[in-house]
Amino acid sequence: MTTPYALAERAAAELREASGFDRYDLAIVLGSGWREGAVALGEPVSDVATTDLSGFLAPTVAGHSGRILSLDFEGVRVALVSGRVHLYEGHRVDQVVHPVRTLIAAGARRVVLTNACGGIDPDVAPGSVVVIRDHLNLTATSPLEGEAPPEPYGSRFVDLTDLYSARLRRAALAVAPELTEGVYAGLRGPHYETPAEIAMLKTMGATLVGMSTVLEAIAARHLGAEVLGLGLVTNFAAGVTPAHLNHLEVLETGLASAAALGSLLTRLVSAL
Ligand code: 8IG
Repeated sequence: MTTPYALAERAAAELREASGFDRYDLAIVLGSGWREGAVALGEPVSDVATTDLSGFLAPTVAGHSGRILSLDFEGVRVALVSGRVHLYEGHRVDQVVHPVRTLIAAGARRVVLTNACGGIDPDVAPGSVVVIRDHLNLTATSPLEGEAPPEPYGSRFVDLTDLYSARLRRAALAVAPELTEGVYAGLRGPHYETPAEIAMLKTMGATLVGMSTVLEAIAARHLGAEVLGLGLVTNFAAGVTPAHLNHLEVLETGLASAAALGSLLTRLVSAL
């Protein structure tokens, strides 16, 4: 039986071959809104469709084809990964974390997980980027569930005390002092929450809420990568204001933030 780890190794070899990059330093997983910002990093050297790589699924979210762009930004070999897949699309957790495992197998020791999310803190307005300090995994699953990882992979009982790297968080805040830090609650979705659920999450210490990131972060940490999480707040979570949530508004906030995200990413890449 092929393990998820062997599948990621195979996809990494295919990616190296297709991109011409023999290894990567940094992988950036682009959440909604972030792809438009990432063009600020410059012209990619290679553009690989993830449908050409083993184990990747085509995303079902409209307008989000799966691609891995490779570029060299001031000597840092960067992979930009778009077309994330989610549990709410009906996919398994190993499929959700496969892109992250592949990029780490291709050498990336640092992983930046970006997302669009709801804001629970009324003082953090839509359009703000928040550095994820910690998370609440409320998906009721784990990328480490099931068969124990084979040798030489680390134990499934992985310590998450410092899941989101203090070093990377400091580096991000140093180049982007406008950022604040928060705690991301990751839920399965795809429905948004009720106001009562948001009130519950707030008592649990969450300031952000979304449907991605947490499983990828765990998988990356298990493989020994340093993880940075960045949430673009695109809406106030349910009940934070009297307004209703609206997927279009989420997309519009993402688009309106593209220039700011681009500026942030260019500052980050050389700093991490
Ligand atoms: I964008 O308010 C975005 N993604 N669960 N709740 C959840 N996911 C989100 C939200 C939100 N906004």
